[in-house]
Amino acid sequence: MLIRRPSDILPSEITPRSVYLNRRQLMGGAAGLAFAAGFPGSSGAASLTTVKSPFSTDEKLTGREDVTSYNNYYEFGVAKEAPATYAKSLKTTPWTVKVDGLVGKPAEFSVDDLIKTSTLEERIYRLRCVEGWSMVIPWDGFALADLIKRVEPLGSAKYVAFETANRPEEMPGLQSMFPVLDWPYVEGLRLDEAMNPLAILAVGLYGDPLPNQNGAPIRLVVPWKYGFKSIKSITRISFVEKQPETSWNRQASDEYGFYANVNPSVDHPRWSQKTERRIGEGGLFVKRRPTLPFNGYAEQVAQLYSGMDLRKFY
Ligand SMILES: Nc1nc2c(c(=O)[nH]1)N[C@H]1C(S)=C(S)[C@@H](COP(=O)(O)O)O[C@H]1N2
Ligand SMILES: [Mo]
Repeated sequence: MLIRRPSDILPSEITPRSVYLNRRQLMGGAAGLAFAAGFPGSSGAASLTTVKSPFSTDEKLTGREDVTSYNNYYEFGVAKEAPATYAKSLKTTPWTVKVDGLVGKPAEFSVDDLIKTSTLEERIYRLRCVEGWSMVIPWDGFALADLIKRVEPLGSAKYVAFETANRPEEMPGLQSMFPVLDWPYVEGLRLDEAMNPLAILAVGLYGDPLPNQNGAPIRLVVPWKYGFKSIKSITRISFVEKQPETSWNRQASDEYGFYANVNPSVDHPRWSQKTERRIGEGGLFVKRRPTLPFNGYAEQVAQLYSGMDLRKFY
C-alpha cells in the first residue's frame, strides 16, 4: 500500500515555505535579468552615483563578502548566515515609505523617487553590534534630515518612529510559532537625533543597491548607536509626541535601552562593551579593538546628550 499517513512523511521531504519562496524568487530574478538584457534602457541592478562625504572614516573597509553574509535580520532567522539565504524572498520593488503623524505634509514616497531626488552620498561608517563585533561599511544614502525637512514636522513632534515591512508571506521568521520579537520590527529616535547630519537612510552599499539581507530597499544607519537601532526595510516613518516603543526594548528592557548609544562604560548584561572584534580580521590572536564612546562619533553627537545620565538612559 503506497498511501502514507502524514506521520510517515519525513520532515526532509517537505519543502519549507521559505525555500519554496526562494525558488520562485530565483526564477523571477532570472526573468528580470533577461528583461534587462533585452531592453538596455531598463535599470535592473544599476549602480548608484554618489558624492563623497566628509563624515567617512578612512579605516580599512570590511570586505563586501563579509558585509553581505554576516547579518542580523531576525525576520529571516537568527543565524548570521540566514538572511543572505532567506531574505531573497522579500519583494523590494515597488516599495513605498509612508511618512505620517505630526507633520505638515504627510506623504508616501517611492524609493525610486527618493533616490532620484536626493543627494546620494557615500558614507563609510563603523557599525558596532551590541554583541561585540564591528564592521566598516561604505553605505550609499542620504541624510535622514533631508527627508524630515520635506514633510515639515509640527512643533509637537518630539520623536520619530520607524517600522519594518510586516510580511509573513515573505519573511519566514514572522511565521514562527515562537517569534523572537514582536513583529513588525520597530525603532525610534528623538527628533534632534534624527536631524543630526550623521543619521542617514541608506539605499546601497559598495555602490550597488542594498542587498536584501542588509535591509533593501531602504534602511536607517545611525552610526553612533548599536547596530540594532539601524532598522531595515522601512515602510513607515511616523512623527510622534511620546517616546515610541522599540522592538528590542519591548523584548528585554534591561538589556536594550531606547538610546542604545555605543558606550564602552555601560556593559550589556551578557556582553562587555569595552572592546570589539572587527569582522574579517581572522585568526585567534588578532587583538580586539577598544570600543569608543559613541562609536568614535562623540565630536558630532555628544552634545545631544549633555546633562543626561547615560548609565540610566542607555
Ligand atoms: N528589521 C530589522 N532591522 C534590523 C535588525 C533586524 O533583525 N530586523 N537587526 C539589527 C541589528 S542587531 C544589526 S547589528 C544591524 C545589522 O545590519 P547589517 O546586517 O547590515 O550589518 O541591523 C539592525 N536592523
Ligand atoms: Mo546588532
